Amino acid sequence: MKTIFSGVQPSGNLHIGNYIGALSQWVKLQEESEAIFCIVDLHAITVPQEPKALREKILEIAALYLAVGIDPAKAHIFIQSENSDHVKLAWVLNTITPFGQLERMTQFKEKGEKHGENVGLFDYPVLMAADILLYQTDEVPVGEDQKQHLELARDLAQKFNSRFGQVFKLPNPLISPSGTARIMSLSDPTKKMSKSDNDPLGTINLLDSEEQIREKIKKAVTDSATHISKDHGSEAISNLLTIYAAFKNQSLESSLSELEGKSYSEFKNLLADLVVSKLSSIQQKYNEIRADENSLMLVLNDGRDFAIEKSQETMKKVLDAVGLGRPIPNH
Ligand code: ATP
Ligand code: LTN
Repeated sequence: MKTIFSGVQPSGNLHIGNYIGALSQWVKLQEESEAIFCIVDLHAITVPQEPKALREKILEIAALYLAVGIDPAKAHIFIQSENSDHVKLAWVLNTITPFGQLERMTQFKEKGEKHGENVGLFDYPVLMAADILLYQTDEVPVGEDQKQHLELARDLAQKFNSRFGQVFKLPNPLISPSGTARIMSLSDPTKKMSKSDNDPLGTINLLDSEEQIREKIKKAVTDSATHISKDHGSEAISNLLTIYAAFKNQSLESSLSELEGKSYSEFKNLLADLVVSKLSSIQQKYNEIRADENSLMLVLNDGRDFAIEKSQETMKKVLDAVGLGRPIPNH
């Protein structure tokens, strides 16, 4: 069975871009793989976070994983900072990471400009490589924005293996189907929909109220045409159509055939109904999960125990290969 690993930062509100580009793929993948899903809180602090809000967000994300359909009987869910192997391996990988490769990371440049630089932000991709390599991961389901980070994880695995002997499996990115891998902001379709967007109208959050969802869709940027046509040229309309198709669980082509000829306002109403209906069922499950915090803690305990046990196997090999610490008895 393949191992898949992925994570989301508890750095803001989960939105429909995260859902379409990442979480909905995870739900499918848990059926056929050993699935490990992490809440990457150590990554989140690479930009300033308010401590109380961060703690709350960690539980919110864990509950949302379950609410969208991650099943703890099939997948493992844990909090990154509860397994210290991530930090240990990141340190070792730091020592084989070329400075220049981190300087070229677009996320570092973007986030550095926005929030101010720090060494953690610079080192973010190495910690991410450690997350992935610790679990001998085969595939990493992520949106397109993470491709560059995945390349680094592969490069570091290869470099480590050739210098110290075979320890790591080379992970492959699993980018969601084209279009869905990059949902754009509703208010500026040239920008990716993002948790850290300052414009609240650009992003539909999974926990938004019906009123908020309808307002955001109503105000979403379109183009100078008035009706849906097959040659939907603008980025704005194809983004809305992609969201429609994803929530309807059908191809873009089928959605286009269904919607051709409808006015933009008719289309927006249909889209709003669809998004409201899907998100209200996720929200209902979310509220049930939050009302039973003990069960959520048990899921996170199991996930942590599993993660520690599994990562220890890799970590032993790493320490041995590099020559750190004392010889491990019976090893
Ligand atoms: P931030 O703004 O804090 O960077 P984000 O919205 O980009 O947050 P992440 O936590 O970085 O969200 O991403 C979680 C997962 O969702 C990743 O796999 C990422 O590739 C995917 N993802 C994020 N934004 C989008 C988007 N607009 N479209 C499709 N997938 C996305
Ligand atoms: N960098 C990712 C979050 C992340 C991740 C990971 C994703 C951290 N570690 C390991 C996949 C595998 C992001 O910002 N979306």
